[in-house]
Amino acid sequence: MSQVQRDQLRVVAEKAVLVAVQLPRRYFDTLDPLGEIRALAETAGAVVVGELLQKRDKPSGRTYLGKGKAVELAQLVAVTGATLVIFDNDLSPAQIRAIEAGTECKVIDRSELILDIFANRAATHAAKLQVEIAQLEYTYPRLRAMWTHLENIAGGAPIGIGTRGPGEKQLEIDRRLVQLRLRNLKRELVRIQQRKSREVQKRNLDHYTVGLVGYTNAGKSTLFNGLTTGGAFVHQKLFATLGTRIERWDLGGGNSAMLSDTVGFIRQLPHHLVASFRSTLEETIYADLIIIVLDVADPNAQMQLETVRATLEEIGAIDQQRILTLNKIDRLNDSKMLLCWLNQEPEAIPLSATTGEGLDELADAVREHMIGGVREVTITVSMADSRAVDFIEKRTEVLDRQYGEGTAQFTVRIGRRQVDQLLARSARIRINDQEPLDAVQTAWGGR
Ligand SMILES: Nc1nc2c(ncn2[C@@H]2O[C@H](COP(=O)(O)OP(=O)(O)OP(=O)(O)O)[C@@H](O)[C@H]2O)c(=O)[nH]1
Ligand SMILES: [Mg+2]
Repeated sequence: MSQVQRDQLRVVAEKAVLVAVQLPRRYFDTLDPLGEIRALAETAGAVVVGELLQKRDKPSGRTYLGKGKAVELAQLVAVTGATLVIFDNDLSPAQIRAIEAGTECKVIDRSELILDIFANRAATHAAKLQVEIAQLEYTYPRLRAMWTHLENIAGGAPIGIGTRGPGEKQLEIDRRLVQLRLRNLKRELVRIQQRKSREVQKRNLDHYTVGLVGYTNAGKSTLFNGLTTGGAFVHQKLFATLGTRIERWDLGGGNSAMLSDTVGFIRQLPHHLVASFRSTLEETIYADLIIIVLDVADPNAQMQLETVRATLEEIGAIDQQRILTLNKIDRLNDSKMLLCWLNQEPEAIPLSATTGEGLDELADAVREHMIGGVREVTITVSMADSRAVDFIEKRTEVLDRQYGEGTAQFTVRIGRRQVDQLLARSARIRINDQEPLDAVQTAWGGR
């Protein structure tokens, strides 16, 4: 029997056979059920040499596939000379073991594939730490199965991993090394996260922050580059972006926001990965406003939107205002599609990040959210209060100025949020000849 090694789960340049089992309540693209796993496999660098699909009511316990299909898979692996089988479904260690034994080929599941992509893409120290933690946590319970498995098939013979003697003792040593490494990585990550949290909090105090989110490949980085001075990496592959990038976005009318671009979401994102990417997503969780970027030219747009909304819930980004953008409208050849989307999501803003269509509308909508409802009020300030005077002159629309004894009274058009910003600079102003908070209550209602 050929040797199967699960010590090395890198996917680059492997000849891969893709397998998906369609279960009744699981999402599948009806036109191209293997489309997403194929894109993921290619992103990871694999060369797809065969594909296999099965519809089942439930997975068959031992090999996930039915018996007949398992045989078919083994034949497909032999005929194509594949070196790797990639399952779109998540498999238990025992199932991986059974399928590897049947096919004599290395098998990885969807989560392991995604982890491999993340491992290759991670560029920052924090991202690398997060990926390694997720890999150790996901792979670690599988390692044990792998060793037992190898011991079984190799009969303890000195081949491959067997040469290191995967006996109980070795197993115990490895287990302890993994635990130790995990503890150290986590400690380091906590340190990075604390520093990051302080940065995020400070930025939120100083600026209005906007987070771009969306399914992987939706066009977030392209939009980010179109709205700011750019610099984000754009690629047609999945998970081009893994860290978070922040730039100033000039919204016009003297207003600007800090815009962040971050990692894309995907359905069934491995649980450990979501947990360890929390700090990367922190920019989004605490943004004042979230822009969801949806690729409406993708046939799976509906599922992608649902995934994004569910992931936002999962990471706790629930309180902020949101804007939905319908991206890539330049790729729609049927205008009915767009009408259909607008019917379903009347508030959404159609745009094309590549042609720039719709970007001004988006900036207007963000500005509207940012400054809150605009009202005409009078503001009285001491002339000595240069911070307040400066803010009013530069950031609001001044309609009239009256000067008294050491005071100035401005008639301005100002947004609700701008009032907060003004109050943060100076507590000694009066609005409409009232205490500011009372005036806000009267003019805007609410708090
Ligand atoms: N035709 C068209 N293509 C677009 C548009 N926006 C983005 N793209 C393309 O879509 C692909 C993905 O774009 P990215 O900006 O990297 O997508 P992303 O959402 O940042 O992806 P990840 O970082 O991988 O999550 C690239 O090939 C872009 O050129 C658009 O409005 N129209
Ligand atoms: Mg990106």
